[in-house]
Order: sequence, then structure tokens, then C-alpha cells
Amino acid sequence: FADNKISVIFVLGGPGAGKGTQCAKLVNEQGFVHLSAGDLLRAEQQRPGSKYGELIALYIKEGTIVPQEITIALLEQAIKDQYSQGAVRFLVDGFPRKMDQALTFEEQIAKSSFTLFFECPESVMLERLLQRGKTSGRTDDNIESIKKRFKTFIDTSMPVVDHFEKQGKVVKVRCDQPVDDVYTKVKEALVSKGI
Ligand code: UP5
Ligand code: MG
Repeated sequence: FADNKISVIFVLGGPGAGKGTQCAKLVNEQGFVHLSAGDLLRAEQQRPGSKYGELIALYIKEGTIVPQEITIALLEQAIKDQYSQGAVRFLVDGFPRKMDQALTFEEQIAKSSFTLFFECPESVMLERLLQRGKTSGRTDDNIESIKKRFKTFIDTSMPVVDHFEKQGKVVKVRCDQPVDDVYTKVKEALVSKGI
């Protein structure tokens, strides 16, 4: 994609911070296209005939980061599909969560406008994920996987946030409050970035 043909906002934050919840609201009210890397990976995992199904299942359960080639190919395809239908504003949720992905995506697909980062205490995220795990059917919503996801978030994904912060491209929103209160702050954050 040539510069300025599409705009991309990365949405990052720990597991259970509320990325998907807030992105869904932005889609409804502000006309963004929401692409969750995790959702794309789970769909690919379940696609009959996928060569990567088992590998993706293993990485997700262990809370580790699937090799970037797979995730970036899925994201690129989804962006192209949506672009061909007229979409130009994308929320890329739960990505990039490792430095290599950040560099490759910005080099090969598009530069991000900025990163919306959800700050949330681990205790709040833990409670939300355990609660959701009662009905979500997600293989990683159990205490063992959640602990691994938290560790990966700190060790592997926070350096990406630090990287963009050094470029002055991170807006932070606290998200340990009710969904609508967080959403109000999300909208303020977007306004502060001219959206
Ligand atoms: N909830 C949300 N907001 C709330 C609020 N303000 N007050 C009270 N409750 C709130 O929310 C989680 C739960 O909390 C829900 O029940 C919600 O109702 C409630 P959600 O909006 O789903 O949070 P989100 O941040 O999206 O949490 P998610 O579990 O999706 O985060 P993860 O980042 O862990 O999951 P993701 O799907 O992005 O990734 C899963 C795995 O895929 C990764 O661990 C990794 O193995 C793999 N992956 C890669 O390998 N590469 C990638 O690039 C991306 C993913
Ligand atoms: Mg999510």
C-alpha cells in the first residue's frame, strides 16, 4: 500500500485489557474496519485444510507468538479484501506483539498512524479472562495459559510499545473502568490524534 492510501491504528494492551470490546464499539460508531490478529489466527486454525492449524493451536495455548510470516500474511489478505470493498481506516487489534512483526508490517504493508495502548492492572485482566473462560471456549482462557500470556506480554510485546513510544506514537488509555467510561476516553484519545 502506498503511503496515505490506508490508515492503520495499532491497538495494543495486555490479554483481557478490552481491545476487542473497544474496537467493536469504534466499528459501530466511527466506521473503522476492525481486524484482530488473534481472531484471524483462530479462524485460520479452524479452516479445513490449513497447513498451520496445529501450529497455531499450540502457540495460542502456550501464549507465545505465532511466527510473523503466518500472521502478517493473514492480516495483509484481510486488509486487501477490505480495501477492495472501499475500506481505508483499519484498527489492527492485538498486533504487532513482537518487534519483528512491527518492523515487517510497517516496511511491507503500511506505517501505523499511532498505537492506542490499553493500560490495565494484571489483577483486573486476570479476573476478566477467568470469567470469560467459563463460556468462551478459548483454549487459552485458563489459569496456566493466562500466566504464560501475561509473561509474553511483558517480555515480548511491551518492547513494541516502547519502540513506538520513542517515536511519540502511543496514546494510552486506562481501561480498568466500565466499558462506556473507557470508550469515552478512547474517543478523546482519537480526537487528540486528529481523528
Ligand atoms: N471486558 C472488556 N472490557 C471491560 C471493561 N471495561 N469492564 C469490564 N469487563 C470488560 O475483553 C476481555 C473480557 O473482559 C471480555 O469478557 C469482556 O467482556 C470483558 P476483550 O475485549 O476480549 O479483551 P482483549 O484485550 O481483546 O482480550 P484478548 O483475550 O482477546 O487478548 P489477547 O491479546 O490475549 O488475545 P488475542 O486474541 O489478541 O491473541 C491470542 C493469542 O494469539 C496470543 O496469545 C498469541 O498466542 C496469538 N497471537 C499471535 O501469535 N500473534 C499475534 O499477532 C496476535 C495473536
Ligand atoms: Mg481480543
